[in-house]
Amino acid sequence: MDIQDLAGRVQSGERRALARAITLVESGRADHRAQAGALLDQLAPLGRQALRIGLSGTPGVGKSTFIEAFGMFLIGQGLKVAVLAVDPSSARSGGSILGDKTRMEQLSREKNAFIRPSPSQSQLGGVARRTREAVALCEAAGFDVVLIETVGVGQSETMVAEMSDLFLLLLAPAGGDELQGVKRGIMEIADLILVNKADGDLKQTAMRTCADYAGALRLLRKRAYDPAGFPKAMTVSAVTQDGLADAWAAIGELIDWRRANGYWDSRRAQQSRHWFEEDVRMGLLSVLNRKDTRARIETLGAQVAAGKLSASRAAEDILAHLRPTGEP
Ligand SMILES: Nc1nc2c(ncn2[C@@H]2O[C@H](COP(=O)(O)OP(=O)(O)OP(=O)(O)O)[C@@H](O)[C@H]2O)c(=O)[nH]1
Ligand SMILES: [Mg+2]
Repeated sequence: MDIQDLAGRVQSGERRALARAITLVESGRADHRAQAGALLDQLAPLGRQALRIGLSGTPGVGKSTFIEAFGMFLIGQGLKVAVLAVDPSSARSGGSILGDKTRMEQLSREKNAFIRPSPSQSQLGGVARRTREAVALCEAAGFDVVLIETVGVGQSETMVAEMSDLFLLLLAPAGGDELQGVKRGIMEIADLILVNKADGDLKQTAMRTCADYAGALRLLRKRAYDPAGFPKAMTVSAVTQDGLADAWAAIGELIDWRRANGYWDSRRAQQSRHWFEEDVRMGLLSVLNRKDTRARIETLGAQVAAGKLSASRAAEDILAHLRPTGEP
C-alpha cells in the first residue's frame, strides 16, 4: 500500500480513501499497525481540528434518528460531518449497523457526510485507540464536526467523553422516577442533555423531563470549564427537527467560551496525556497476556501454590521478565 498516496487522498477529503485509512487503523496486524502509524504521522502536521462531539443514549432513545437530523442540519450550515460509532458489545453491532443504514439514509447520501459503523471488536482498549485514530483521520480529511456515537452502556461513555470536546447525552421523555436511572457519573460528564422526542403526545412529558434534568444538573458540582448556564438541558425532536438549531447555538456558545478561556486546548492536552498513559497501560496488559508470560505465570503460580516460592518473589520475577518489545 502506498501510504504517501493514501495520505494525499485523505488530505484532499476523498471519502473512499478515508474509509480505507480507517480500515487500516482498525487492523491489528503488525504490518498494518506500522503503516497506520506512518499514515497518521504524515497527516498530523496538517493540524486540522474538527469539533469532536461525543453522543450517548440508551437503545431506542433516538441516537440514529438524531444524528441523521442533526447531521443534515449541520450540512445545511455548510459543514462537513463525520459520524463514527463505538459499540464495544460486538454481539449488538451487527444489528445497530443495519439499523443505522436505514435510519441515516439521507445523511449517508450526502457528499459532505461520512458515516462509519463501529468495528466489531470486543475489547474496549482496542476500540479506544482505533476510534481516536479514526477521529484523527476524519480531522485530517477536513471534516468540521466529528460525531462519536456510543450506546449508553458503562465504560464506553467515559471513553468517548475522553476523546470529545463536548459530550451530549440524549434522553427520552419519562416519568420522574426514571431520572434516578441515569447514573450520576454520566450526568457529570454531560455538557448538554437533550431530551429527545419532544413532539406530539410526548411533548409535555419531554418538557417536564427536561425541567427535572435541568434541576438535577444544577445540583452537580460546578465545573471550572463551563460558562454560566452549563451543563444545560434542552428538548429536541429528531423527527420534527424542533430544537436542533437551539442545540447547535448552545454548543456554539459553550465551545466559543471554552476556546476563549483556554479550556479547549487544555482539555485536548489533558486528553492526549490520558491516552498516552492508557496506551502504556494497555501495552503492559497485552504483554501480561502474551503466551510466554502466561506460561511463566503458570509455572511460578504452581510453585507459589506449593509453598516453594513466596508470592512477592514470584511477582518480582514476572515483573523483571516483562519486556514490552520482546517477541514471544
Ligand atoms: N416521536 C419521536 N420518535 C423518535 C424520535 N427520534 C427517534 N424516534 C423513534 O424512536 C425509535 C428509536 O430510534 P433510533 O434512532 O433507532 O434510536 P437509537 O438510539 O439509535 O437506538 P439504538 O441504535 O437501538 O441504540 C424509532 O422508532 C424512531 O422513529 C423523535 O424525535 N420523536
Ligand atoms: Mg441507533
